[in-house]
Amino acid sequence: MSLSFSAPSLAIFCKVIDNYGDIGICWRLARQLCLEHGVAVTLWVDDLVSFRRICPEVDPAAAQQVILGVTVRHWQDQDGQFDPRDMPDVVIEFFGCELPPDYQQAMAARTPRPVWLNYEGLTAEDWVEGCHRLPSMQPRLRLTKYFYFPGFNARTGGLLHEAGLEARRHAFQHDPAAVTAFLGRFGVTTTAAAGRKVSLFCYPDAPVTALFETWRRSTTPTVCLVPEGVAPEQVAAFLGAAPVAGASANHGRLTVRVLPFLPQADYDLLLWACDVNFVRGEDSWVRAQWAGRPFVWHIYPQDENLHHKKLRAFLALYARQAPALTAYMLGWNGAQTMDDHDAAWNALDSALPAIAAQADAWRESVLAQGDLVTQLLDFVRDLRFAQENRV
Ligand code: TRH
Repeated sequence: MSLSFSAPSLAIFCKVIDNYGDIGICWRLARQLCLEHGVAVTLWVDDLVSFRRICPEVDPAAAQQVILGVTVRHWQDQDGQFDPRDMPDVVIEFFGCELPPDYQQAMAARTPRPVWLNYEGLTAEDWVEGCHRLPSMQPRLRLTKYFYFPGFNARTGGLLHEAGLEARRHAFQHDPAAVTAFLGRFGVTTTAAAGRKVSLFCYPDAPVTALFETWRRSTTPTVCLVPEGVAPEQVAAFLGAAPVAGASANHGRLTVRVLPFLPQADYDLLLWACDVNFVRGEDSWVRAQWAGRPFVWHIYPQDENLHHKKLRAFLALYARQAPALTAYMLGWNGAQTMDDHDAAWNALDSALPAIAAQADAWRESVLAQGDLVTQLLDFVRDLRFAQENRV
């Protein structure tokens, strides 16, 4: 369904706090709104260098550029003069980043006023159900901002999932030549890839060295593919060399190979090509769920171990039938001791076929409510209707 009100236009404001998740999610959201719903999207982003790592088409020196139909503007500071006539129908601020004060004034001066959403982080915790769609009055501006929470059930805003994703994934995973060609781009030959293929994306404090040691001694050969910049110290120690793209080493049953940091679309192919994926943060975690392969999630760390609560909330939903997965993920995240890494991994290894078998059911249950963008536009439409009819 597309927006029914006239001249739909929408701005997303993205402040890159850390890493690639902020821009990774905003870029996905922008593209889907534009390509599937015909929305005229302007993406304001403060860090074009980080953006370029996931999207090589980005020119980090350009104040304004159009990529795949999305207008990308470099958000340089909080200054700037804005005209109410240039304000879009909808404004999304990502993770509560503060919009430039004059932009807020211009929104307040526009008729009708833009719908203003604050797009929040993904968590499986129950409390989001009470906060999703909640209004937050901005009395000074006489504007209302609404919270939009992604989530796993119909009382939340859903997850980003573009049209055709499932068909593309299915076609790729059932086409051995396509998988071989993709891996071949990185020097992973069919022979080298014999054995289990695993992708590794995690924060630096993950017990990567223990994992490598387990795989080195395992009876199953493993090829571990690591995008450049991930766990650099542990990877360098295994390689005995700088962990630059193309570097690789084999010890025992384990081969570790460093890949270039991939464009976002290729990262999906990597997840689809591997038998097991180690992912982190938010966006790669969601993409791993769509990949239909078992995954281990390294959650973004928060003060006072708040992230352990979030991790447990997800595991209670996702891994109820897989105690070995729960135990391994708690250990991987330091939420529980994992003194015997071999035993924890071997238990998970035995459970992998059963975990893989429930991937489709999980995806279907989450998507039963519809994808995030469709739901977000429905919410915008409801708010516009209420605004126009003063409900
Ligand atoms: O980079 P991250 O650690 O981002 C994090 C999280 O989003 C976290 O919730 C947020 O609060 C914090 O940033 C500030 O992990 P994440 O979310 O998986 O985002 C990584 C993005 O990078 C994702 O869009 C996939 C993409 N990516 C590539 O495009 N190529 C690659 O080679 C890799 C490894 C990732």
